[in-house]
Amino acid sequence: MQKLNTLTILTLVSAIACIPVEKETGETDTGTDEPTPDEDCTNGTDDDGDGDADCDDSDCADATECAVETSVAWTSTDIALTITNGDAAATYNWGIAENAGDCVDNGWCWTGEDCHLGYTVGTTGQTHTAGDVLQYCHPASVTGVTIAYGAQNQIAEEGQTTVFSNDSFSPNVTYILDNAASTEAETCWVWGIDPTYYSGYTKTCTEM
Ligand SMILES: [Ca+2]
Ligand SMILES: [Ca+2]
Ligand SMILES: [Ca+2]
Repeated sequence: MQKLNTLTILTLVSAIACIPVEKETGETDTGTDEPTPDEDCTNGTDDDGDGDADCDDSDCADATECAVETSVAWTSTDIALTITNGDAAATYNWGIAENAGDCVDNGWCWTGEDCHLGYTVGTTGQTHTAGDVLQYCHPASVTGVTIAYGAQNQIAEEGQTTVFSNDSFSPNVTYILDNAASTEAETCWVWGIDPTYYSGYTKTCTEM
């Protein structure tokens, strides 16, 4: 009797397990196959819940509205670089090269900031390599940097002064902005009088 009862119970359980469960009409499926919402790059919200909203989300890296943009303003006392949509995790270095004007007319020009060669913070605030090639950039925050005019030939305090003495250089220069912390081989931007200037130094940059 004991054995019969156990068998009966097992049979009943098996039968119940095989009965299809009907869903109520209009029931919402709350299973895990719910599609993850896409990140809208302009609505100020972390749509896909990964902790990063809009341009901070890697899903928006290629979005037009999240592209890095720059602008430069020359005043009577300084030069201000403004970066829009900069990557907060980036290490930006900004270089200015005079490659028109005197360079063309007189065969001489200010040598520019050889930012394309790389940048290493030295103990004296400047970095030289063998052959006295000055490797020089202006470190910039995610929003840019302002540098004051200097007029010290080929000597400049990092992030503070440059050899430019006035804004007459403004139409004669090419700029380079390098993201030194990027994991990509070459992440830089160029703009100014000759956006192709740095291609001669094997840099492949996005033109602004
Ligand atoms: Ca969003
Ligand atoms: Ca997100
Ligand atoms: Ca995301």
